[in-house]
Amino acid sequence: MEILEKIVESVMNGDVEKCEKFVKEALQQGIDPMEIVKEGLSKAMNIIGEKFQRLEIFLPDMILAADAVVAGIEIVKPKLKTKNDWKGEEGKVVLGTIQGDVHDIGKNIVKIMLETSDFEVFDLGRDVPVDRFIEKAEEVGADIIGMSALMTTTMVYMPVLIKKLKEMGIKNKYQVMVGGAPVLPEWADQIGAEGYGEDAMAAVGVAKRLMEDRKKKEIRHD
Ligand code: B1M
Repeated sequence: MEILEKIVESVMNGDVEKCEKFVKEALQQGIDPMEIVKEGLSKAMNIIGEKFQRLEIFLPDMILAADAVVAGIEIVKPKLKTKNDWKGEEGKVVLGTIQGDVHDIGKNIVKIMLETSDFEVFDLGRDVPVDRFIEKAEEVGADIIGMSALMTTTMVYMPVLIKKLKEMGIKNKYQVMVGGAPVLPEWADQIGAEGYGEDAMAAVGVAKRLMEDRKKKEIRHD
């Protein structure tokens, strides 16, 4: 069996040790770390999600699978971070999973990729109240506020944050980027978010584009 398939199988079995072992083997075989994330770890999570929806597996199975993915990501993480001397010169991003939502695996990958691309990331974690994003953005003088949502029931808080920024008269200080499995570009447009990232790689490109837009508009915090 091909190594990426072995990774998928180990995640689906919620087998942390095997997942770690196969991820290490994949790296030794010279497979690109992002490929391991996409075609191994994330692929398995999608299959798990579909099985959960069809009631073929239950919450404890999903928890075990998530544990295996987290363990796998810990191993690829140093390889994704190719540049160790990043200074956060691209811009400042306040990032978190929106309130009511504990899914943070994808958000954590986005964080790694942004940091690797020289962004300074202020990670607020998961289940982050809308006001907390704004507080932190104001505190650190963020350029971008990034929200992740994995559920249709929680993505509805994204426009709440944008509305609050507008009410406070500070929307034009920040670019808002959204992402997560149920989030679509049309949703981003509809709620007035400047950026949408389909996956972690795309999120980096979007964040860079947003920084270019800021420079054109000469948005400053002082
Ligand atoms: Co949950 N869960 N879960 N879950 N879970 C989903 C999301 C679900 C779709 C499964 C299903 O039914 N098919 C479903 C949501 C349905 C809906 O929309 N309403 C669901 C449910 C229902 C639940 C619970 C309610 C179950 C329950 O308790 N009965 C509960 C939620 C509790 C809560 O949040 N309040 C729950 C719990 C869990 C676990 C804790 C077991 C675990 C999460 C562990 C963790 O994250 N630490 C879990 C998991 C693992 C999943 C699935 C299977 C996988 C999610 C994942 O990690 N994907 C998921 C099914 C699915 O999505 N297919 C499911 C891999 C990850 C790499 O991809 O997160 O999409 P993703 O991130 C990508 C992109 O989306 C993008 O880049 C990432 C990397 O490429 N991206 C961004 C993400 N954020 C971005 C931000 C950006 C830009 C790009 O800019 C800011």
